[in-house]
Amino acid sequence: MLTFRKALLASFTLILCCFGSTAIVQADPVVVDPVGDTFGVGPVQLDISSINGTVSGSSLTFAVTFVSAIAPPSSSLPNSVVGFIDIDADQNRFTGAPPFQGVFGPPPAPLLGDEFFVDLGSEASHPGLVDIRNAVTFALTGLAPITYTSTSFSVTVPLAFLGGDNGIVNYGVIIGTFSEPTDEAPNGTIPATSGPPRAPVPEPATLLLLVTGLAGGALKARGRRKDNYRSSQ
Ligand SMILES: [Ca+2]
Ligand SMILES: [Ca+2]
Ligand SMILES: [Ca+2]
Repeated sequence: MLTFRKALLASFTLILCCFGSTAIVQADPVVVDPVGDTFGVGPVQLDISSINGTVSGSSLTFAVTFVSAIAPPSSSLPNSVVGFIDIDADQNRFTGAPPFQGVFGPPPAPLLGDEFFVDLGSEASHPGLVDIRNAVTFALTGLAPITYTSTSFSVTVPLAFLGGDNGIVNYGVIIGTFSEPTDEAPNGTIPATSGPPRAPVPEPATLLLLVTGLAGGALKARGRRKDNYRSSQ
């Protein structure tokens, strides 16, 4: 019975460690944006639902999801997404250029000082690619691939286009239609920060299997010991 209790204790300790390490080691890089917080007046109000900046290997990927359908600028549709991603590469609001979010979004402006930016509308002139530019000189630093789904887009920026930055940046997104800006993220003054991809969180079903597996193993071991004990009598 002691072994069974010990096994249960060990499995629960393992569960606590799993949850503990997920919470402590890594912050979630996903920023959720409210639904219905658009600020344009036109018939099409593109509404951001989340933004996510993840660093992997030698590139930084920005993913933006929307409440309803979007289209690439090269499609020239009413729901084509244009706008900018402000990149504060040195995470210092006092260096670089004022953010596009501050220019085109409602106040208050986010606390960003851009070293670089992504020009989402530039996809109209080279489908599947967007301009990455130096925010101070506007010099082109590279063309980054952009992919679209019906309700999201994702831009993968080689770190070489960001002056060899480590990919941990503060950033913000301002988007809209060809007619007007309609949404930004994050709202308010605190910028988003990129990070490593979200760590996989063990699902409750997996944890249950783990517990029953460990407990079952302990019971079997106990049974074997009982059999051995009986046969030795
Ligand atoms: Ca929104
Ligand atoms: Ca800066
Ligand atoms: Ca917003």
